[in-house]
Amino acid sequence: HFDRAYHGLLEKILNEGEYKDDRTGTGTYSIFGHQMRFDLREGFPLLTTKKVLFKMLATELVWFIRGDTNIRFLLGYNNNIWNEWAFKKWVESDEYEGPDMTDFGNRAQQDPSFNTVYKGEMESFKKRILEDDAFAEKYGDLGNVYGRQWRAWEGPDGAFTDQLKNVVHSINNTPDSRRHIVTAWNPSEIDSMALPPCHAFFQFYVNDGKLSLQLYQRSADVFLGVPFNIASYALLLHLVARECNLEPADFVHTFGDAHIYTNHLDAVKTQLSREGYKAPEIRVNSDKSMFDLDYEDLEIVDYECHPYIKAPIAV
Ligand code: DHF
Ligand code: TMP
Repeated sequence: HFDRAYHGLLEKILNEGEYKDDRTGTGTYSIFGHQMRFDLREGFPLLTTKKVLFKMLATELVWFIRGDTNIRFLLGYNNNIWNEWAFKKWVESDEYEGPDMTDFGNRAQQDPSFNTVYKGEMESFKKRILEDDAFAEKYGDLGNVYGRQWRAWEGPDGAFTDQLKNVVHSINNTPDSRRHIVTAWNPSEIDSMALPPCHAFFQFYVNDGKLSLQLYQRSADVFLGVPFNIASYALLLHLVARECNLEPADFVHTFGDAHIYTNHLDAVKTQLSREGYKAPEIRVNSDKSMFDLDYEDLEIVDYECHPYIKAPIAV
């Protein structure tokens, strides 16, 4: 079952993971190299041993598919998952004149009075992104992240490559091809990204009317990020299969550095003590092309899950 594959990864890291310091200063337990396989014919892999917020990952995927890189779209859905990385660019800019926000991610967790100030600054930042067009254009944008690379990879000659449209085209026209690739890892643009792509590279595979997708994820926050990443790529596989009149089959999830942050250990133990429910199903209530879909066209049905488990995100 889907939860079991995920719990297996959590347990493997708890058992075999080695302590490793990391960029965020939080500290992790980490392994290098792992693979999971989800057969979508058995249901949709939205984990059931904690509540995973489908709206958040679905609006994020729609945002990628639109080629958007500005958090304003996400904020319009009250989706806050990328705020910290846009906020960081703002508070590190010359124009920011508010209270010192250095290392806000760690300090907000350690210092309650700082946390109050930080929350206030973040609220006014969000409000300004939604209300002030010029500000949003400048500080809501995360740089050349996923949406940009998927839909408008800029070549040395200034021409743009729409990798997502191209891959749909190649799946339709040369299904046996071994070149159905989309890569977000654009070495010459890494410096212009708020965060270098974590889910960096994926490939489709067609056989016997079935479509599979394999993702290479270079870095994986297994408690907070991975439940989103699994569901997001499963949804992408559904949408591309629908676009190409194929049956969605396996989502293969391959990892580089798979880690559990030290401040997620209690949350992980809570989750591991739970038994999974039957997987839900995904529905697309529209005839539109995947390139024109809205979040409102997507629906998750029969999602029975355990309660939400809150955990801090490492910035
Ligand atoms: N940094 C780190 N350290 N881990 C990540 O998973 C991560 N993911 C990013 C950007 N940077 C990251 C983009 N995706 C959440 C989930 C995915 C995500 C960013 C954030 C998250 O915080 N999820 C929480 C709360 C969601 C909510 O309330 O909106 C969760 O419990 O799932
Ligand atoms: P890094 O760039 O230093 O590897 O930090 C990125 C962190 O974010 C790392 O913990 C992995 C995590 N992450 C995910 O797990 N999934 C995601 O989709 C994203 C964007 C980040």
